[in-house]
Formats: sequence, structure tokens, C-alpha cells
Amino acid sequence: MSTLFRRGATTALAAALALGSLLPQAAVAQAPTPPVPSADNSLTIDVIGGAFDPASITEVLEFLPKTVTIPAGGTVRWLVHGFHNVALASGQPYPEVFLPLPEGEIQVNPLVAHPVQPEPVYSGSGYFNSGLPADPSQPFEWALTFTQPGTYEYACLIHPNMKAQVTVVPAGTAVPSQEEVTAQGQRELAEYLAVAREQASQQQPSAQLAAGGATLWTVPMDIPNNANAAVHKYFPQHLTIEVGDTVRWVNQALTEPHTVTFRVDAPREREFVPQPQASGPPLVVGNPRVIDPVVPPQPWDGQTYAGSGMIGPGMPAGLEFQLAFGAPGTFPYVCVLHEDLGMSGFVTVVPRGTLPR
Ligand SMILES: [Cu+2]
Repeated sequence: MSTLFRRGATTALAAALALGSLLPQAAVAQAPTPPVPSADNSLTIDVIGGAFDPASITEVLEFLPKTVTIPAGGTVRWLVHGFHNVALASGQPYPEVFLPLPEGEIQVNPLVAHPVQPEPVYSGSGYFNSGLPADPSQPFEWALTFTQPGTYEYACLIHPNMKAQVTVVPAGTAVPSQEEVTAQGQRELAEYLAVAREQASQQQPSAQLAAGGATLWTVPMDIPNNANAAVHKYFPQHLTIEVGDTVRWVNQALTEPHTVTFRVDAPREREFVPQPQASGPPLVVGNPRVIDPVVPPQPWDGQTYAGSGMIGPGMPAGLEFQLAFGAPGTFPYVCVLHEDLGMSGFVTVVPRGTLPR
């Protein structure tokens, strides 16, 4: 499958595979704020990784706050919500997220999937990684103590724009308290959500005349070119069309893949299939059923599985998916990657001549 992927596709695929990101509603809750003296070299500062706003079905793909300052000897503790990791590469390239398997499938690089932490102390060199959560619906914590002054980038390798910094100042230097750090994270979260909501409010379907008097409907998904957030919605969620019309879904997201999947009676797919090994942790293998399109004969009669595969920037299946509807009825669909967060829609198909023109 590696040949399927254009340059840069693997990070998009990784983001797509973050579909499993079942973010708890608590993801927007504040970090615990233990009282800490501001010049305590042994202090621990909490940083949030990822957040979800259920009201707007918006996932913020950022560390909150994006920069944090601690004294040498201090510790950063990440509280991670969703399908994210925390990785430091000390100025070296980050590892590839996906690796091809001999059978043509792909696996998540074990250097990304599993923890790499020779010791819980970071002195400015080497590769450290929290690993990915086995169950993204459960938040996890990861902590590192920083011993050397300097500014260090870290990243979630699943989400290409999710990069942040730790600045370490000499021991004894006063730094912002946890209360201030948490407040800054909340301000950044509020800004990201406000921009995403405003963008979402502007998304709407469009209709144009097609051959034979039918209509070609375009349904945008997510919000355009937003580096900080993904809105897991179709615009609109419920579209009514006539028999013979075609619907074209277009993913506008900057990095986040989505799917348009009419499962009909098929069982739910899993985006990752763990493959147990004789020793060590399982391989984490991508499921082609989720990645690749399943295009039925068209016009579609609504009776068989139809799916876009993962569509989005850098994805082999492209940015859009199109389906002509040949039978009346109501047809529900989901984004396989984000259905647990509420990404679903339906198309109601009525007889020709029913809708006002
Ligand atoms: Cu989605």
C-alpha cells in the first residue's frame, strides 16, 4: 500500500486514523491546579494535549498552552485527550508515522505507537515519545523532567500542525504558576473554538443543474484551512434530494481526513487492526476497508455498502466522493473516523418533481 501514498500522505493518513479519537467530554475540563510556589525548581506544570467541544463537534488539535516555561529541574506533565502522542526529537527529524509491511499493508511505526523513554529525564538530546493510547477514549498522562536550560520543540506526530514548546530557564528563575498556565491554555482553547465556530457557521451546501434536469449537490465537510481545529460535521447534516440527483461531498480540512460511509447492514469497521506478535507489543496495522473507497454501481440503490474511503489532503482517494441516488428513502451515513464524536449525516431521497425548483 505504500505506493498508494503520495509524498506527505502518511501524516494525513495518521490524522485520519485518529478517527478513533473518542474524546471524552471532559477533554475541555481544566487541568488540576495544585498550588505551587512560582520559583520552586521541583515544580510540575500540567499541559493539555488535545480537546473536544461536544456542542460544536469541534476537536482542537493543539497543546494548551502552546508554550510553557519551567525552571531547570522542573517537570512537564502532559494530560492527553484523544489520539495523540507527545514526542521530542532534539532537533533531529521525527520518525515516519507509517511503515509499509511486506504484505503491502501499513503499520504505525513502533517508535510512534509505543513509549520510548530511556529515563523520565530530558537533558536536551535523544528521542523521547509517550506512545499512542490503546484506547483514545481514555485520557493518559506522560511526564518529563527537564534539566538543561533551552527551548525544546515537541509534537504530536499524528497531527502535522500540533507542535509546541517547553522553555527551560535556569533554576531559581520565577516562572508562571500552574494557575496562569491553565488560564493561558483556556484562552487559547477559546480562541481556537471561536474561529472554528465562525467558519462552521459559513459552510453550506450548494446546488447546480445537471444533465436531464437533475441536481448536483455539493456538501462541504469540516472547515477550510484551519490549522488548529477540525469540525467533524457535514454541511448540512440532513440533505433532501430527488431521485436521480447526485451528491458530491468535499473535505475542506487542512489536514484531517474524513469518510462518507453508507454502511447499510455491514458491521462496523475498525481503522486499526492490532496483530499480535510472538514477542513484544502488537503491530498496529491500518485497515484497507477504511482507507480505500468502495464505489457501488450508480445510480446507487441504497442496498449495498458504499464508502468514500479516507478523503482529505494527501489521501490516495482524493478530496471528494460522489454518489448518484437512484431510489427513494432515507440513507444514514457516518465518518468512520469520527462517528464516536458525532460525525454522521443522512440523505433523504424523494420522487422527482417533489422539491421546489
Ligand atoms: Cu471525520
